[in-house]
Amino acid sequence: MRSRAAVAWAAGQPLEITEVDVAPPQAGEVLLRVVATGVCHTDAYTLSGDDPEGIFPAILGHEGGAIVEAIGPGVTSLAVGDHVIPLYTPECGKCKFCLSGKTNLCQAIRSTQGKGLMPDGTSRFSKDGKPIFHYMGTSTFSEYTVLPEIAVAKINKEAPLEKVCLLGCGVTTGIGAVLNTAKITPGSTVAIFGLGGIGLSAVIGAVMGKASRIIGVDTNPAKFEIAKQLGATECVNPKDFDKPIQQVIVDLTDGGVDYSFECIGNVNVMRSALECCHKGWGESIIIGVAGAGQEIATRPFQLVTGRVWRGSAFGGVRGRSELPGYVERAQRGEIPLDTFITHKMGLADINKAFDLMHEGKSIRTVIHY
Ligand code: NAD
Ligand code: AHE
Ligand code: ZN
Ligand code: ZN
Repeated sequence: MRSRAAVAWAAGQPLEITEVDVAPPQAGEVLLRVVATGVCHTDAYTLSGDDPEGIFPAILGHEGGAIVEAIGPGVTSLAVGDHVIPLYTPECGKCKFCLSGKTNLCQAIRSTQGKGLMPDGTSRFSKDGKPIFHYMGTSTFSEYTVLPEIAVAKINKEAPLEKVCLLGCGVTTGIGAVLNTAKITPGSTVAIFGLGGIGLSAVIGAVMGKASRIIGVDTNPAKFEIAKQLGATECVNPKDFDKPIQQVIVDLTDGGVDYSFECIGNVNVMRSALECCHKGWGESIIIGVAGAGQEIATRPFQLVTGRVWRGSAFGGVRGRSELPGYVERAQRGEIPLDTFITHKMGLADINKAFDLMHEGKSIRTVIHY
């Protein structure tokens, strides 16, 4: 079938809105009609050419809300008409990782997914007979996309897909990093570096976890109002100080915070986020994704003296079993998705969504098909 899509032909170039061919779902796969998709900084990161796994031409997008249009042979857990969220972190329930009970990082299809291919090693997308790669196993910048059954979370049909699409990445990632990865305890002090879609969601997670102080950090003060509206108790701009931001936070908090979260993808900020943690017990969670060749550094003494460095992908959330619960929480008003949607537009304007993100003017743009 034909599908409208935004194709990334090469790194650093605007997406082209065009029609592509989508092959039918094979065994264990489903065809989805994407109703809406958010645009996450990770899409921009890969488009920039910084992603070591970046591969072109590709159809980006991984924050979708969709409806099952067709099912391939052997699919049993999904039916035509189901409302779903595509998962870039699948949940097969059978691999060593799923069975460990220690991680959400199902590896059943990770190697083909990282190569832009379906589990059988081929692509369902093409144009003029030439294959186009999938992206993060989701490719939600195409109106029709094909996913493995294990990478699809069935959700409540009453939930608005044009809002809960944000639970497909950003909002779940931020909340989950605080509640699942850090598991903050009530009364904790928290610093959140980067107040975009991920950092603001971490603010929500910190409020849910009953943090006593939530310090937002951003170089763009335009983000502070919304951060405070969501529950940040104070916000600081590193540009306003002539000492390192980790020292500012250590001074503000009698020795450092209990937990910090890096939601930018900047390895220098990752260091600041670790070093603003309290000696003896402070934990810093890396959420931001850094470019090829980038490495983190600190004095080992920072760890010897009790600070902990961790990372979090998709907020540690197991998509098929846990994401429907996040949708229910949003439906009950516990997760204010509307606050994140600063812009809405059609697929034809998707490059504008990237511009708004780079200009620091949007939190999330939702693309409607
Ligand atoms: P965003 O662009 O919406 O937000 C980034 C924020 O960081 C902006 O408000 C910006 O002003 C701020 N910032 C930039 N440089 C800064 C600096 N030096 N100091 C302080 N603030 C600074 O991006 P987003 O969509 O929220 O994504 C944030 C990061 O999280 C990206 O790296 C993205 O790739 C990553 N991410 C990771 C996961 C995961 O599962 N680990 C999931 C989603 C996104
Ligand atoms: N391809 C990148 C990795 C990017 C990355 O870490 N992605 C996160 C999700 S970001 C969503 O916005 C993730 O889930 N990572 C776990 C995984 O298996 O990719 C690189 O650096 O190679
Ligand atoms: Zn994302
Ligand atoms: Zn698995």
